[in-house]
Amino acid sequence: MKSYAYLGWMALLGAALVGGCGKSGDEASSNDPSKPGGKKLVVGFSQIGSESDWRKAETSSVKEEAQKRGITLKFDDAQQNQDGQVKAIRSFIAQKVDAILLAPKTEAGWEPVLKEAKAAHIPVILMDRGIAVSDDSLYTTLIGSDFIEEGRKAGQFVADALKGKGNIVEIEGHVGSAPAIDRKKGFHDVVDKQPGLKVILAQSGDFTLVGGKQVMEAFLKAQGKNINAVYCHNDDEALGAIQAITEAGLKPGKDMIVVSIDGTKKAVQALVDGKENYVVECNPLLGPQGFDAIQAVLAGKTLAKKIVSKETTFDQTSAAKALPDRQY
Ligand code: GZL
Repeated sequence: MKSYAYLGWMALLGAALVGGCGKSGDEASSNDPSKPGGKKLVVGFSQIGSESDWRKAETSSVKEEAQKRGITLKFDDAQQNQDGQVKAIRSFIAQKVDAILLAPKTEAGWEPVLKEAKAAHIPVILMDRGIAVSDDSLYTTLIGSDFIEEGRKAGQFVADALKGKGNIVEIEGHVGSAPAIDRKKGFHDVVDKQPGLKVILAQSGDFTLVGGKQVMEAFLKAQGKNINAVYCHNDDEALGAIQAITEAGLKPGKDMIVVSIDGTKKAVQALVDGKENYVVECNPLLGPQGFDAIQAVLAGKTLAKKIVSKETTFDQTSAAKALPDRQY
């Protein structure tokens, strides 16, 4: 197995030559997926599943970008099963892929298989979610959002909208996942500082529409009209909660504030319809950054341990203008 520095120099040399034949050097060097001898890069991608519109958009972004760059992508959908992700990574190692993209379902449980990838000299790029490992050399970089900041933004909106006083219910994401842990932390960093605000119920909706609806139905049964705001860790849960609130004869967005994270078309539409009040964007279109990172690390470059996506927020006044541009 050639060292990455060698592969990298050869790729850069190849790119420079191609660049000299009319293709701009930048375009050739940054997008040239070929290796010495013109062999295509082969990348394994272990995806969690397809639990939300956000997740489906992330998968499409990676697949489309691999195609655009002429990279051979070996894709595995683990159907929400971490053991399935571990098996997929072992298979990628056995197939001697050049690099692995991993969207890890939960923070724990990755050390053994990532040690095997490291021993095989295969770089692992984390997509969208972080992991808890004692040795961070087990992965090259994490490309994703600042989930704590996303939670803070949601918390500040709810605190301002309730003027510092009211009962909040929280529909959390996958138990043990980085976004669920950090979006909770960020939200509570803000609301727990205001004595008039109280999170009276919290339960996981597993990042799904069905989960969000079922949890909201239970919250409404338990607390009826005492709920002033609903904080959902993702848009799909919020869309489910909106269904439950409506079926209970209440007006989501009016009888209670509804806030969520992702920035999907459907949630921004709910803002336009007055059924949501605030949506924090979380960018799933990580394919280009993922393959840039792979090609950089194979060229021998050192990457920052975390590459944070730039994101915005939407409310009922900005939603109509933003809706046409939403790509997921
Ligand atoms: C966030 C991502 C989360 C989304 C959900 O980076 O891991 O998982 O917010 C998705 O929609 O299910």
